[in-house]
Amino acid sequence: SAVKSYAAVDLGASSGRVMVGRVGPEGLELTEAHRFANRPVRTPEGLRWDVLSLYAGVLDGLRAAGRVDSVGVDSWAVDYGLLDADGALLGNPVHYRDPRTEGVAEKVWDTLPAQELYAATGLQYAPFNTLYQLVAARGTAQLAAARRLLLVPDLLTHWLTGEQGTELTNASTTQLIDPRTRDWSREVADRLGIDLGLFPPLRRPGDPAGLLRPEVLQETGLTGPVPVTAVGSHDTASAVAAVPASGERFAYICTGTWSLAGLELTAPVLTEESRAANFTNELGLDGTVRYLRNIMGLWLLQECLRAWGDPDLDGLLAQAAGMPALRSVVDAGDPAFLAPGRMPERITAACRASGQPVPGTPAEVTRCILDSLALAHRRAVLDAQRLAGQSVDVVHVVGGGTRNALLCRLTADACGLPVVAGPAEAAALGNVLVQARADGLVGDLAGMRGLLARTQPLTRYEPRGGTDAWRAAEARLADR
Ligand code: LFR
Repeated sequence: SAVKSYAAVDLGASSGRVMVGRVGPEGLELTEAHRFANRPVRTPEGLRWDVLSLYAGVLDGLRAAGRVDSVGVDSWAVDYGLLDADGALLGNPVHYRDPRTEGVAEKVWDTLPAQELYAATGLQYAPFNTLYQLVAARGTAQLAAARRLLLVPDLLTHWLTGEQGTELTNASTTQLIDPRTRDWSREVADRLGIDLGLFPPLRRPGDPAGLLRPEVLQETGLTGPVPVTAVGSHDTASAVAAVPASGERFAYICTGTWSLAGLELTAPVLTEESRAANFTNELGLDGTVRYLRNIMGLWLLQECLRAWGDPDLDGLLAQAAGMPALRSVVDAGDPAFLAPGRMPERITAACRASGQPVPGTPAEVTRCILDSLALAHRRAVLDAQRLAGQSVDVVHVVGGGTRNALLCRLTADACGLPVVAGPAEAAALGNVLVQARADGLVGDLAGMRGLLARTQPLTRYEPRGGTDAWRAAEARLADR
């Protein structure tokens, strides 16, 4: 038959999964082969990714997946592994929430002003951009010994195939890419003394990335040859590719550990206004730009749940749903919430500092978080339209947060627009569809989205009431 199977390796900040997508001319079906925890480890040197355990999870997943026609790998952005002259990994990749980048951006801006950096790269300020991580690592023995830098999905792809490349959508999060030329910004790298020679050549979603090594075939029980295809290796790029939109008048919110909210554009917005609003221009499929803002996302809730000893989430959400809206809100874009630990205390402290009622019970804190996220979604969707001069009439919510009905409902209310929620496994689906496309099974981005809209269960939330209360809450935060 014409049905083919693709394995999507999708690594998130708290879990990894290997999903199998079966794609035919009219069908698309996704099943989970294997899911595993991604537990960062605090070592004496700082917060590190346990990349060996992730690789072991990938191999377990491929074994469980069975016969597949190709494999694609995507993960969170910005982080990387360094290889020495023998090709050996130099230490565990540093976690983007590690504090080593504190205060680094400010020093970089002394050499290369923030305005110039934005005009050249279009990237938001985030302390963890690869550029700042590399400046933070300057002078270390590890960086001195490094001959190669591989972004996390490129590192895993290298271990699977033996080949090296730098996938473009993820490269665009390094802050070393010019979004107009879609190539390295040599000027930025030179001025900051960053050696672009560390990066292997760029490759684009759909490009071949090698074949599974014989040892990998043996260990997973797969029969070769099994090609690996470059996908949108930044998870958010894969997720945006899987937004089941028709037409162009849509905003999207990719929800999970982060909320990434914005628009798909055909050209970057590099204005000073856009920089001040901290919008980023990351690269998407087929020449598109992911014009979006990073919002702390369900990380706020995940960290609270951890602090509370992991109580039953459904019970907590049911209680939160019955509470009055917008009693107190925090700024869910505030980098103050980036580091792990003591999240309930940090949230209540922010409410107190802004003179709002202080949430007490876990259900009250949960409600405060969800109201705050919905409010941040509203601001991002409105700001993106204004800054890009492009308006929308629907908001697509994709990713794990679509399972949180309260969050979707509040987002519709806050935006004053219908929300279409789903698919939850958007990143894996975008990953699968890029592989299917490289195989000639699906057409362009619009074709991929049409297939998703026809095959994936979606839930629609109509906005209730006006947006006055949200506007007022917004003013409350702005006054701080
Ligand atoms: C989401 C994501 C975001 C990126 C953040 C850190 O998983 O990839 O897009 O800003 O993680 O890498």
